[in-house]
Amino acid sequence: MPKLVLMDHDGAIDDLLSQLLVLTMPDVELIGVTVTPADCYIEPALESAYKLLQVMGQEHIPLGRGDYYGINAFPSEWRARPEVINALPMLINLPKAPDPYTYRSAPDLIIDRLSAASEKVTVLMTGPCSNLVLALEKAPELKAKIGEVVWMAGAFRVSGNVQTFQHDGSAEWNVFWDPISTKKLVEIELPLTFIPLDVTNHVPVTKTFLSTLATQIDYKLSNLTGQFWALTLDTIPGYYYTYFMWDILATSYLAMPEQFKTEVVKAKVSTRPPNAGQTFLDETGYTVKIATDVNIEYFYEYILGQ
Ligand code: AGV
Ligand code: CA
Repeated sequence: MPKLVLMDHDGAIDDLLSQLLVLTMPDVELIGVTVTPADCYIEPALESAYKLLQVMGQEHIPLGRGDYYGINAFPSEWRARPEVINALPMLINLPKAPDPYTYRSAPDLIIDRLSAASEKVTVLMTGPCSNLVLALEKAPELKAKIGEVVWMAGAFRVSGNVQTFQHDGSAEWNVFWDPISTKKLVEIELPLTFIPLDVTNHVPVTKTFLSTLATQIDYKLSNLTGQFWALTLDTIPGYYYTYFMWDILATSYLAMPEQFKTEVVKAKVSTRPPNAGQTFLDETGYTVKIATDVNIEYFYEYILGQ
């Protein structure tokens, strides 16, 4: 029996690649995708999501549109990347997505898919958690339908990656975008597994990796993936440490959990400056699981194989 997975992503390069990766997993049935307008503008991101479903012949999978906007916006240059994606040679001529305004609302789609599921569902999130929290506020009983939430978010024993005004750098972006929803999610005490910067810091997008990927471009997905990754190398000051396989690592957790080192801890979330969005260990906090390490070689091999 394949594992039922509901995915919420926020349209960044590694989110879109994560959606592709889930679709290559034989033991996973993707029952819906919702998009959060965080690290993307929603219209082009929904178009990318729809086109990638088509690439895999899976356009029957329903897409939901997030209309809730978090507290701390992502930089516009990051949010615009799906525009470039949609113009790539392999995607530009695919039928356009239906009018974005006709998509179901993301929280409603989450409620629908959880209600209809015949068994427990794994919720994979690679952006902020607002859509899931909105869904569970509307239908709290659906908490029982969730087997595990796997979320790329947080920074527990390492620095964050937010660098902005009124901030001390301790937060990771997916939490910082909506610290209030994160606090709510942690306090619900669902089976929640964080794939935080503590572990994603080990998997940068390197030129060595891209160069290996390029040796297999006769495979359609390797070719497309190489083009996606190349778009992440535009960040000053150095390509090799600014972009990581954040969401790809979280997604891989579905297929290779035994390759991760995890720890059950008590944690809390700050919602105010100067550390809004910081996730920190605290004995008086809430129970969550955090990934702390991964078999790096195995991971890179795995994604090259997929
Ligand atoms: O903090 C990591 C999250 C991941 O879900 N995102 C990117 C991944 O999709 C935000 C982010 C941090 N640094 C970034 C980000 C950068 N340099 N470019 C785009 N997004
Ligand atoms: Ca993301």
